[in-house]
Amino acid sequence: MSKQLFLNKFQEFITQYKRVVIVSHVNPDGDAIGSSLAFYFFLLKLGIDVKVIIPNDFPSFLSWMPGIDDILIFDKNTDKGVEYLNSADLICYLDFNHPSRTGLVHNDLCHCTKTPRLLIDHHRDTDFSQFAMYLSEVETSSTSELVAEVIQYHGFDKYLDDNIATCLLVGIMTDTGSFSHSIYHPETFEICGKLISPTVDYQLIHSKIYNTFSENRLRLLGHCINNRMTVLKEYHTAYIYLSKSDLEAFDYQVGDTEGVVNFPLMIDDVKMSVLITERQGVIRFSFRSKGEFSVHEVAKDHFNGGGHTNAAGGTLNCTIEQAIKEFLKVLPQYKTLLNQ
Ligand SMILES: [Mn+2]
Repeated sequence: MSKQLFLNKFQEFITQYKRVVIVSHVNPDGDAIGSSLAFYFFLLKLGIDVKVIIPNDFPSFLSWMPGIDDILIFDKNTDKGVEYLNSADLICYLDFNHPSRTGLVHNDLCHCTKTPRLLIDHHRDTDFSQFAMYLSEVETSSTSELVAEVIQYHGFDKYLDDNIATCLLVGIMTDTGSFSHSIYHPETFEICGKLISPTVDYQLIHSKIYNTFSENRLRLLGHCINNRMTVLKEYHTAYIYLSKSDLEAFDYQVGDTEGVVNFPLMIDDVKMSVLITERQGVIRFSFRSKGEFSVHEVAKDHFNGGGHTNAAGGTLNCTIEQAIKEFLKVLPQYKTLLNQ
C-alpha cells in the first residue's frame, strides 16, 4: 500500500470504527508519545472514541505534554488496558511494527487477533499481512512526521491546533536528535515550519525536552563519559556500560540514560557508539552510528533487536560482564565496514 493510497483511503477507513485503541512501544520515547497523542487528538476531531495505551511509563521529560494524562499505562492499570483492547474494533500500532515490541501488552494484543490493525511507523522489516491499512515509510524521520502528513492531507487549516502541533514537534525533534540525523528529505523541515506558530514556540518546547535534567542525571552523564567509556580506535567504536550499582549510585529515574549513547559520536573518528545497561536482570544494548555504517544489522544479527541504520536497540539475558564480552567478540566481524 503506497502512501498516496493510504492517504486517499484513510478517512473513509477510520470513520467505520467506533472504538479505536492506539498502542505504542515499550519504553516509549518522544516519538512514540508525540505521534500517539497527535493521532489521538486528530481522531477525536473526527468524532472517534479513541484511547491510547503504552506498555510502561514514559520518561519524566515528557510529563508536560498535552494529553499525557489521557494515556493508559498498561503495567499500572492492566485491567482497564485489557478492557480497552477487548472492546476495540480497531487497533493502531504507532512507532513500532511487531507486537513483541509492546512488552506486557503483547499477550493481550495477541488475544484479539480478529480485531483489524492499522500501522503508522518508520521501522524496517514489517510484515504487512498483519495490517488492514498501513503507512510504513522507512526513510522518514519519525512516526510523528508521518502523522503530520496524514493530518496535513486532511487539512491543517481544519485539524491542526496547538496541542497537535506541539506533540508532532516533540516527536520529530526527539527522533532526529534536534534535527541532526535521520533527515532524508526537505519535507521534514517544511512540515515543521507549518507546525510552528506564535503560540507554538519551538525554542520553549526544545527547552522543556532537553533542559530538564536532575542534578543526578547530569552527574550520571559525567560518570558515563569519564569512568565508563572505552574507545576502541581500531574499530572506530566507543562503548559505555552501566551496571545496576552505577544506576543506583545516581538514583536512576526512567529516562536518565536517554541520549547518553549519542555522546561518544561527538569524537571525530568514532562511527559506532554503544550503551550497555543492566536493567532488571536483562542487558539492554543501544546502538548509534554516523554515516553509512548500519547498526540495525549488528542489533538484529547478534543482540535480538534491530531498528534503523543509525539507531538500533537489542537485549541479552546475561550478566553485564558477559554482555561486554559478547559485544567485543562480535566487533571484529565489522572491522572492514567500520574502517571504510
Ligand atoms: Mn520513531
